[in-house]
Amino acid sequence: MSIVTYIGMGSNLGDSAQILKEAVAQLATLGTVSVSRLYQSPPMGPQDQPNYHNAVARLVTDLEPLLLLDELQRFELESGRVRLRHWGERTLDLDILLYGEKNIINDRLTVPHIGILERDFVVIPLLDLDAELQINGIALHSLDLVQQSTLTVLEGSSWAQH
Ligand code: ROI
Repeated sequence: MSIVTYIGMGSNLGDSAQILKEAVAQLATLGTVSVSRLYQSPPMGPQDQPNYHNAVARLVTDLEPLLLLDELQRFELESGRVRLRHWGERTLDLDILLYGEKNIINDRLTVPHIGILERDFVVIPLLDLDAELQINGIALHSLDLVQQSTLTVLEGSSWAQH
């Protein structure tokens, strides 16, 4: 059965725009994909690392959560994922933010993703895809960080085409 999932995407090493574009093409092999705008975001964590490119993809898929996670981790590795330190710079991060309305907690996966409501680089792109989106009954558009966003729009929602 098809489920609406939201996948967070981030990169701050290499040609981040190109890496995220290729990630969207990979996601499109798993179902039907649409994407938020493409943003630049100051690093959360150590400040002596480059700004991030961030976006969110909406993926409608039949894959069960852990099989979806397997695929995302494969895409990360195939992108030549490099991760230099904890909360540090990385080539590609793909996170399952939401999986339908499901709450998932196990060794490999926590959904909704931890910290989702505190991260403007996730919340703002999610609102591009669904302006009325709620998580655990909280309307994302009502969060303070929406008004205090630190993001810069790099490109509109057609950035991932071609
Ligand atoms: N900071 C920003 N701005 N964007 C990210 O995607 C991101 N990802 C991370 C940490 C290191 C927490 N910081 C981030 O994993």
